[in-house]
Amino acid sequence: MRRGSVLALVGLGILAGGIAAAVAVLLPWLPTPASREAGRIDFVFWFVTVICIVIFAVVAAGILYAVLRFRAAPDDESDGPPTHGHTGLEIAWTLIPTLLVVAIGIVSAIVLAKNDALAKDTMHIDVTAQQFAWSFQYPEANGLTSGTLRVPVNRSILLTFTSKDVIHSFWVPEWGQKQDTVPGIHPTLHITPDRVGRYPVICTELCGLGHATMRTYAIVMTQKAFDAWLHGQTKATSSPNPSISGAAVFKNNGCESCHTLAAAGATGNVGPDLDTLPQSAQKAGQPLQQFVETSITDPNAYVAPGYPKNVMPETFKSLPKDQLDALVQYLIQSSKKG
Ligand code: HEC
Ligand SMILES: [Cu+2]
Repeated sequence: MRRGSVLALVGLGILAGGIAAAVAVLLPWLPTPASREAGRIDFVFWFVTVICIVIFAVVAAGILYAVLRFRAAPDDESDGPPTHGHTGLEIAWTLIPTLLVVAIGIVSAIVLAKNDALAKDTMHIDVTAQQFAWSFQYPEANGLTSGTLRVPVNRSILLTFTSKDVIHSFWVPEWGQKQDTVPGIHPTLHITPDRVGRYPVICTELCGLGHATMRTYAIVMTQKAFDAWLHGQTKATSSPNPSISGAAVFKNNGCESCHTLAAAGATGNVGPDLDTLPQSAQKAGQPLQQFVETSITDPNAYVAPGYPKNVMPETFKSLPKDQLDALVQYLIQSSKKG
């Protein structure tokens, strides 16, 4: 190749690489990571992307150069000269990709091993998914249950998942990982949050009518704020039962995704409006309390006219008795007011 052509090739390569790199780096493709694991995953992602950009630039420049430099004249129908391969080139285009793929493999393996490595003081949290709500239990705090996932910053956390009904999937975009929750098995996910803040928890597996509303928040707090929260919560739950709030049971079980209830600020419209429960009980010909309780524990025993059967989940019959009672009382009080 002549010197001028080589310079042109290099110039084209730099131009194509510059454009591709600008598109890759200047647009915000990914959320800013908020966990150590997500930071490492982002590193692998960019490692692979940069390799791709360089290869793409070299190939694109080669093609452009060939198109411009070796274009046939409009009336030239003759064959080109025969070629017999180029041993040096073939070794190069076999060896370089092999090295790059091996490098990607090694970097990925290191990141996977680091991401799965639990610290000695790992905190365990049990995550329960059900249509259409998340709940989080803290076994180290006497099984304290919360509807939002609160965790201390810079602490190794192991989430263990249980699904009560169908397949859901746990996703906090800023933590960079997703985990399916599958009935019958208990998958885990290791996270070390490293940025204080409030991030969305999203169900990312279509799981039924209320799927789009199956969301809550992950709140990453300083260790001090977390300890204070834990302290406040355990005090509240260890005092005798008036502290079980029907409003919390309503919220933690995803009722609001399907029902309207003014007192809870709920506006779902998959199921009947729960502000008119007394009238509905009358229509069903049942005493109010019994009507509300069986509607929750055995939804198909009586199906509200105009609404589908088998849509309201049957899993609420497993609610602990004190929670169920609080919920029923809460609904009766709220609907009588409304
Ligand atoms: C996936 C949507 C969905 C969720 C989640 C859901 N429900 Fe329902 N619910 C329905 C539908 C649909 C009906 C009407 C059909 C029926 O009666 O089974 C209904 C009926 C009811 C009724 C009877 C109302 C009437 O007027 O007949 C009550 C009470 C009720 N739900 C309470 C609850 C409570 C409490 C929760 C949370 C623990 C809840 N529901 C969660 C969909 C849902
Ligand atoms: Cu779901």
